[in-house]
Amino acid sequence: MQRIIACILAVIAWIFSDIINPLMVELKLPQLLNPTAKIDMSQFELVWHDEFTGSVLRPEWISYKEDDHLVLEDGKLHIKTSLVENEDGTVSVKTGAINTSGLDSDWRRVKEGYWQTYGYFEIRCKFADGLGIWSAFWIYAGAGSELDVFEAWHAKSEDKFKRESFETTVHYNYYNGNDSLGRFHAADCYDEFHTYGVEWNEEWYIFYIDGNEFARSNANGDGTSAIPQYITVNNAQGDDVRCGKPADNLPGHPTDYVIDYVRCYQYK
Ligand SMILES: [Ca+2]
Repeated sequence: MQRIIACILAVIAWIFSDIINPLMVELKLPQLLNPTAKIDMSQFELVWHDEFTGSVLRPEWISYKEDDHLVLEDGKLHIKTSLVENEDGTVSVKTGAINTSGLDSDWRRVKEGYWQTYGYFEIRCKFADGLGIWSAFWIYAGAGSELDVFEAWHAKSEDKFKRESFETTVHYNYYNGNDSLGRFHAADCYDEFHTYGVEWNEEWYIFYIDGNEFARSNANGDGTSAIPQYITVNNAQGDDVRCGKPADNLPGHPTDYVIDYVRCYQYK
């Protein structure tokens, strides 16, 4: 009898799933940007930056994926992507990634790098526009917190609002805590340059687009990190659920993550 009831319930759930699923999607629609405050840049001084105008990256950067997918051109860093067909027929993405950790993949210190506690961290960029990858800008320490200023993994979504959006998250307390601040609307984030930044002080992480606050977090009351963190700028290979299979984008993978600058400011 219990098995019959379970079957009946399963059929009812299946019948109503077409109704329920859109409602669930509805709840996840991006929060429209609603600037509440403009950042006050007079409280900061520029302490570290890369404008990507030279022929080489600043020495504090470490390239930890494909070196030849990092191209400096027209005063900008282009993080390229390409597709590789594996022997089993699947397709992988090759792309570039840089951070200022000074650490190699085994967390051995190989150079000084650049780490900072508190201040304001900003990138001016436009996201890579392609299935199977997502562009990101994040501030990280291994311990402490991970501040995901943006992760943009909806490039090829057929949902217009989903496509024109990015997600912002604070991970804290060794990933035991997460504050998912939401998905935020930026209509032309794949086509036009915008600035994206996080201000980090003893009380708050405050997130800005083009200097306008769009979210803030105090790690659900846990407080902000007080230890130095480094900067990461990368494309990540996605998964089927979040940003599609790279193979779906064949032929061609014409997509760059283009960065005009990365700037770090400290409170005066
Ligand atoms: Ca530049």
